[in-house]
Amino acid sequence: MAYNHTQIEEKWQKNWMKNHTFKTEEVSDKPKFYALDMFPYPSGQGLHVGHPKGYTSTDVLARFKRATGYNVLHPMGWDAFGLPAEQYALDTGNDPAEFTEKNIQTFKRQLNSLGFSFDWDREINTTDPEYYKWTQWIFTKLFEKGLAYEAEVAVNWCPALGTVLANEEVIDGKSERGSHPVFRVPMKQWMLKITAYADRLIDDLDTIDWPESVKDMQRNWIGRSEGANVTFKIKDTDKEFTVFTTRPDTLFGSTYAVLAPELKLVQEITTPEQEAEVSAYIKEAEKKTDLDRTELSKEKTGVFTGAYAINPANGKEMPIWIADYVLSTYGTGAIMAVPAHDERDYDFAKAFDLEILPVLEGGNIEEAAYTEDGIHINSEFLDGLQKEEAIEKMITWLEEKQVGKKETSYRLRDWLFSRQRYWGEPIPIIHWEDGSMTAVPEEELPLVLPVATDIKPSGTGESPLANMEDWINVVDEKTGMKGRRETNTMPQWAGSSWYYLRFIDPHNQEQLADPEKLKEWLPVDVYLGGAEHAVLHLLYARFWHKFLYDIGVVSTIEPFQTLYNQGMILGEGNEKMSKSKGNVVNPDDVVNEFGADTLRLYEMFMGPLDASVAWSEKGLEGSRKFLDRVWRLFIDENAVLRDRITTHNDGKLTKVYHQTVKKVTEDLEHLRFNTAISQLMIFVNEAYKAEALPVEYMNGFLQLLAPIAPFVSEELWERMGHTESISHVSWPTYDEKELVEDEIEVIFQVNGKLKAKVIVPRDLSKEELEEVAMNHEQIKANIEGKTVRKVIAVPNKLVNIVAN
Ligand code: ANZ
Repeated sequence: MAYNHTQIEEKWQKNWMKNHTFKTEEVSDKPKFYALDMFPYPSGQGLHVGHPKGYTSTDVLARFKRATGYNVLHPMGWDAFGLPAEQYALDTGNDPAEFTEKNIQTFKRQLNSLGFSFDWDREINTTDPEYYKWTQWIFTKLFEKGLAYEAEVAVNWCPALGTVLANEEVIDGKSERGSHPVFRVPMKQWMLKITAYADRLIDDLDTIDWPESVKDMQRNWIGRSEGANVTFKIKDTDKEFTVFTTRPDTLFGSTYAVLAPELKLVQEITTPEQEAEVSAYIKEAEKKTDLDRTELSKEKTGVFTGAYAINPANGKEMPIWIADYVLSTYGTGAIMAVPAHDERDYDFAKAFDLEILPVLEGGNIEEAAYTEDGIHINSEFLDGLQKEEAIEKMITWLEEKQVGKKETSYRLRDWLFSRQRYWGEPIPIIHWEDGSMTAVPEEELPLVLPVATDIKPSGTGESPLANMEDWINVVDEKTGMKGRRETNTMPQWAGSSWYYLRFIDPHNQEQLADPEKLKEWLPVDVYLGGAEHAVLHLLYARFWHKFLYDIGVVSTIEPFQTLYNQGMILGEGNEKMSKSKGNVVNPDDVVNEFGADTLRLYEMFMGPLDASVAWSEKGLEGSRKFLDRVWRLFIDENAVLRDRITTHNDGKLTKVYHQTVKKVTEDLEHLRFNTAISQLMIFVNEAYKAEALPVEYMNGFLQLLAPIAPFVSEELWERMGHTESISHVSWPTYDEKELVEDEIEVIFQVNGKLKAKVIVPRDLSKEELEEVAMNHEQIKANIEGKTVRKVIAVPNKLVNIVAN
């Protein structure tokens, strides 16, 4: 008999909603636990079966934590600004706000159908003026502190999307969304000085419990390199240039210098004979992306400028070249080439027949650059030293001679923060006619996004807001001065950079959140989401959090203490689910046919949380079968509680019950859902074999199952005679004493050779064990006719009989 999932699930959804069953306690003396999901972008497609994998995991954890005595904050909201809604609106002539609202309703219905225990009283929406008031407020604080500034920068301009994009949003020269081509053009843009936090963003990674892979991605993205800047004079001029190097110890081996083609200095120093060749090369270089230019295997190209630099270490002349393997965007845009010990310099020197001078012992420079450590040679005062010592000594020398200094370079660039789009938070800045600029004062926030009928990007790089004269023009009431509002909007990353703070105090009218509440709830204890956010959202949110720490808003240095990445759910054939492949599974269909409990159980049973696993209809059916089996364990053919469920405990299920409580408790704590479920299955198998089902164990079992399959557990719990929600009873406990195995396998040997493996009662004495061995058929046969010389018995392990 199968249970009626639709009826049961609807019943409990209504009941939980009506009773605010999962409301976070405002005042509580319980310890806190903040379990957070990466909130969704409410797309037009509705929920995907990939969403519930992460959301169920956090939900199981939240339910488990509530039952184990925590006051749990488990909220949900909507990351609803951004390109897709706007693109959809453009394509269909709809208002993005209406479209977004409709999508949110669908998402919410779907999330509720899956039984997630969110505290909906804390729902937030990044497009709600009550919310983005504070996104704008944070921006004005960044502006006041000089961390938000306007700059003319080479931006990633995407004509197809009609906007510029952040470096993080460009992948292999294409937009992250839609894969449209992206070009580098200069434009005036808002930047956020994330580089001011580079060191802290790296160093504080050591204080959080995140997957090493994510930490490494952040470290690499920030790309901190320690080294030195060295200044080179240009022969016969008063000009000079500075290079960044991680290997100042190799200065004696630097035989030529290379400038990035775009450096202004190139034009100033190029000799008339070289001019034509140099300008042709510069034109070519402009067309390439940084990625193409730094490809190691790529053939080296470059042009001699005709000018020479002087090596400050030995006074030698070094020809100055331009080459596209040197980037204008890293270090100083110029390098000292050390072909003997750097691969790219080596290839370049070989290609253009430049001098290769070894300054480290080892390797064979006839064949390749020697990039290992070694004793310095040809380097005067560095001769005989190893790398680390030599670097230090050279830096001291450079600083003494005032031709260089210790320096750290970062790959991280400031965060390009403006978008020329409609559907985002307006940047709260006014440009006055006298050329000054002010932030919109706090009492005038939120600066509401005006309702627009035409949201087409202008194509000139200006936002659609630029067409809204009424909104743009402002007059200062006191001075009568005229001004224009900033027309750019914020990127989608803005609202998601601090939303976890607003969940803590979502209705606060005076402040972003009450400092006392922030203190109570931060940091987020467990944060769960996809690995694709490793360097975008997770880096931006850490940056804003540190800034808010600096201005006294939050009191922890990091926002998310423990991070988990859930694996993907792939199509049945093991490929990505996509509309074009027609292999997308809709959670609504699964809920209708099998029930939400089945979907939850199935997704938690698929494999470890971080593994990517293919969807399987068979697996789904198997999960449903298990729940039907659970149902039948409690409910008989007449739809009433089985009379095998009794207050009488014959002890037959005692051990497996205690084992199950222990295993499930430990596994849920560490998000090992699949193994917890296996143990629940073991219990059910044992229970089917038992004559008596003690009430105590059956109640406990339902509690263990409830975080994973909450609807059916709540229903059976009620049928067991309880009136209080299963979510509000404390977690079952186990007794270590009951766990001890009472039997154990030992081995019997004759003359050291294995003759039998036998199950015996645990902790038999030497004598008892010896007696069992001597009476064992196998042993008796083996020692027949022989004289027993010695018997060695080791309790719980073995008996060895020496006989001849
Ligand atoms: C001399 C040298 C000798 C270097 C040697 C390396 C090895 P990371 O570690 O990635 O920070 N470099 C500096 N600025 C550059 C630019 N704008 N474009 C391309 N290359 C640049 O790399 C630092 C090293 O990369 C620097 O140290 C410099 O080459 C090169 F045996 O200087 B080195």
